Amino acid sequence: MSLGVGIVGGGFMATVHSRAARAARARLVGVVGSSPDRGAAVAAELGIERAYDSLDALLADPAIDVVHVTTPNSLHAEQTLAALAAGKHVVCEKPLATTVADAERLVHASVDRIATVPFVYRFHPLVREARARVTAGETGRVLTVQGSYLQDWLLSAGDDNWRVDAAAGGRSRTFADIGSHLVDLIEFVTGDRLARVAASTRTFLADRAEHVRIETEDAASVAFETTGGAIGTLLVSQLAPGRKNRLHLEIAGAEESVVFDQEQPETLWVGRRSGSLLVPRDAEQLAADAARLVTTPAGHPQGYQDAFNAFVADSYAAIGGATPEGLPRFEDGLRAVRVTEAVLDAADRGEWRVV
Ligand code: SOE
Repeated sequence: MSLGVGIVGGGFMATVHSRAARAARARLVGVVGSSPDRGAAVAAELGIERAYDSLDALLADPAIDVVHVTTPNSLHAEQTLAALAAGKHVVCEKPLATTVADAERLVHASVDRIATVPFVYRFHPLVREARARVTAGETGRVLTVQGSYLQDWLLSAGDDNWRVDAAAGGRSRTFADIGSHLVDLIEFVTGDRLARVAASTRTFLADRAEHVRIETEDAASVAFETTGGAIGTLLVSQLAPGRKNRLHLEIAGAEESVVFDQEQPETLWVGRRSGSLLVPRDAEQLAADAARLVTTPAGHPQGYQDAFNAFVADSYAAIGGATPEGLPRFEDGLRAVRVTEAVLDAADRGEWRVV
């Protein structure tokens, strides 16, 4: 029997989650929006069976097995705790919570449920290939890591979104929103952990359309050291003209470098002193864990929504009792919140912070 899905929220991410749930053959039972009218409009637009007037009404429906929380960050903790208390499994958007204490609460409350966080870049086949190369020793010991995640959708003072407002999005904006993906990928691919960070943050546009005195960061740069002895840098910005959603990760091992670029996700650059090559997203050329995520033959590009679909499919498989490799769970969400807090504290105090 297919899983019953309830979606909380009605923005861009609700659309992405609903597509992934449908691709996984779940039943889209209901949605709750920011108002009853908005909920009804979202249900009609996304082909969801019904809208509820409140979260309580959605949670009271026994047809719903799993709740997807896609609301502004400051609502995640309360809504997710309510869903868990109602006995539901939960997929909660990142950042899992706006404080470490809340994220810890969610981890504790979810012990006997499947509770996952969409660090979906883990589900690009070539990210898995990079990870398999590190794990198999092909890269050699990881020496340096260089990551950047650049966007331009908040470039102008007229660009507005709840994320710029700390009351809705939390103390961190850009790092929590997209830097968290980078941190997750670095730790996922290398198997190493960030040990300490030093950082600078900037709010270049302090006044935006609906909001005054923006305090959340437009950009952050981070230097880090890992427990395994590697060093690295990160740059994240939502004010990078021409960059739409460019997550770029370069890992240099003692033998081999690997580069994944989410805007060019059909190839993995593999560099050796003797020469470099582009590994194509071709199941026959990839490690088994990467090949299992290939959904279209090479030459038929596979992208963001596919990665999202694979993440949701694996979350649902876990609800069914499977143990899929690399499923990002609430513990991983908590980890990202911890690193985000350390980055902001490091920037505020001008000192290294242990993660
Ligand atoms: C907006 O910055 C956003 O939609 C993020 O919230 C997602 O996590 C990222 O995958 C794409 O960009």
